[in-house]
Amino acid sequence: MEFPEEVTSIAEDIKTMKIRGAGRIAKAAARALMIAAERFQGGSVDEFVNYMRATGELLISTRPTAVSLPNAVNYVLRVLEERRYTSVEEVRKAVIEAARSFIEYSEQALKKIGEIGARLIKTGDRILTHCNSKAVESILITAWRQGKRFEVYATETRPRYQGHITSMDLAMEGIPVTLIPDAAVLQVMESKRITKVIVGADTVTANGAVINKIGTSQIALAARLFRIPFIVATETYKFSPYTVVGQPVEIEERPAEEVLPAHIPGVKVRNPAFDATPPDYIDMIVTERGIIPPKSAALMLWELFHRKPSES
Ligand code: RUB
Repeated sequence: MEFPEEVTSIAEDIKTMKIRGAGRIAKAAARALMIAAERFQGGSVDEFVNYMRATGELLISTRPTAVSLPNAVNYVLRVLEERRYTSVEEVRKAVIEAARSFIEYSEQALKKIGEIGARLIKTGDRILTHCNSKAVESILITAWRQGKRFEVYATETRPRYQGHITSMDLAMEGIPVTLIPDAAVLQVMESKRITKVIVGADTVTANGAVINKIGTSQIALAARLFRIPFIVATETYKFSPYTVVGQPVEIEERPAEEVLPAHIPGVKVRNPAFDATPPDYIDMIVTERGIIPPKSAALMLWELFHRKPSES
């Protein structure tokens, strides 16, 4: 099937990580579906439905770990099942409206997470974060704008150095930020007396485990060692309905060249991009619907995804 160039280029940008971070990936997918719907030229409602489903599959196939991607696609394309459409115009409008509403929800959710999470931040805090999360940034920037004064330690996040983005974003707000090698986490936690760890999420499972950038689980272990609160910030569309029925989360394996640019004969490379932090190491999850303990993830999923038989 042929897709509009803007759509294939968004898919390519997600795959190559020009567009990255679970929230932005989800928003970009919704935008791509909106563009696909707008550009569709063809006859029947059935053709439109098949084409939109194929576009959804193309987008979902770009990266495997962040559930925000299939959740966004399913949210938008759910309208295809909702009622019988009599014209392409009618169903096109429904898809565009759903995509718009997802993007709007996502932006509001980030704002809300900022407001809710900022209540946890105190003047004098020394906060450690990993990778680059817009949800975490929203909390830190909101708290800073409220006049709270704290400092942040950002890990480099090898091999793709997303910590550079975090450091730049925070520095631009005037927040004191120190970039540290990933391997320095334990040393910095102890010597700088870190008071909180805050990270984002790609997926939250039904049992409350958090899948996030590789290295997150080591940081959680270190935080436990020093009794430092470990906080996750995430929109609720990163909760995975698939895990309710025990489907495992696929951990993306990225190219060896990201770790070792020039091959060394006899040396194998592994480059898993994410890991799972068990719920026992997580103190709380800040969402746009409020703060929950990780053990309430299943309850949150039930609230988000259950539909009464009369509604389905
Ligand atoms: C990004 C990453 C981020 C989460 C949350 O990984 O692990 O912590 O996606 O980010 P990658 P956000 O760079 O490989 O996409 O809060 O912005 O959704």
